[in-house]
Amino acid sequence: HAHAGLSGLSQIFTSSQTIAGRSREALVAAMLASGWSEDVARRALAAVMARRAAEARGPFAAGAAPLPQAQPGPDPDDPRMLLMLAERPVQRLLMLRQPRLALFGGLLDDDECDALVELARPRLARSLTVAERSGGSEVNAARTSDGMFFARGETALIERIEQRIAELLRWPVQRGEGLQVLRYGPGAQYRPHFDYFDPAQPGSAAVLARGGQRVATLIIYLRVPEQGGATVFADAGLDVAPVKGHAVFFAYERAHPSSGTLHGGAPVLAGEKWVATKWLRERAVD
Ligand code: PD2
Ligand code: ZN
Repeated sequence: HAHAGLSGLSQIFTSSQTIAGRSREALVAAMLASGWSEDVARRALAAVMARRAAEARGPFAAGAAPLPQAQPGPDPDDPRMLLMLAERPVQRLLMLRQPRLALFGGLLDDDECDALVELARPRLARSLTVAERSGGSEVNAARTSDGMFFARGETALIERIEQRIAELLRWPVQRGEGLQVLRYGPGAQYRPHFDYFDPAQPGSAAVLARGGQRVATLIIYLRVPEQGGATVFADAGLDVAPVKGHAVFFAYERAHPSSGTLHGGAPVLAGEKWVATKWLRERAVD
């Protein structure tokens, strides 16, 4: 049960009297060792304990204690297909539970997409990825796009978009990294990868110390190629076609391949593809 989900954890708690006697710290340590991020592990334990306490109070009280929200993302039990955000309605076009993934329509309007592209264009450079040994940045042949990062709240437009994302995904603005913009020309691609920081790599420590682990990704399509360039979720067997203003969201409750979030950007065959990516972290990131 090293990779048991929340229900699996609940099983462990209810099927063994002794495990509740183990210290919470020992359980957290065991969960960290099997790839859970600390914040998510603590929330999962708290949720299981709250549920047990509710069950102990009797059948009518069971379920009365709401689970704390451990992960960003839309409410999977909300039946609305149109999410009425403060500024605009956003369509929920597709929702997958395992891995947790959603496709949103109309998150940005055409003018917002165009404005982000023009703000980013003069600042593009060949994309860097985190160097696994040092924690610094390096050019990576697996990512042939050009990219840049905005600072959080850098302009009024970016601030507005970040607030919209925070409302949509129910995750504070402060727990988001600055928006990254990527441009893929013909032939450019992003080979399959995970977005979380590999806990086993020494270079991850420095990044993790600042805001904790990444827990979810939102990829917003700003400009769509004439051909190719889908975002491909290999484990889930799902391809997402880029549509201007749409966004694909996915969450990973553990920094582990068992999250099922292996994904990549298929080669652009004609035209240019531009995306903006927002990564969400466990904690506030400066
Ligand atoms: O541009 C994409 O489709 C893509 C694919 C995989 C972007 C990312 N990953 C990313 O920004 O992490
Ligand atoms: Zn990615």
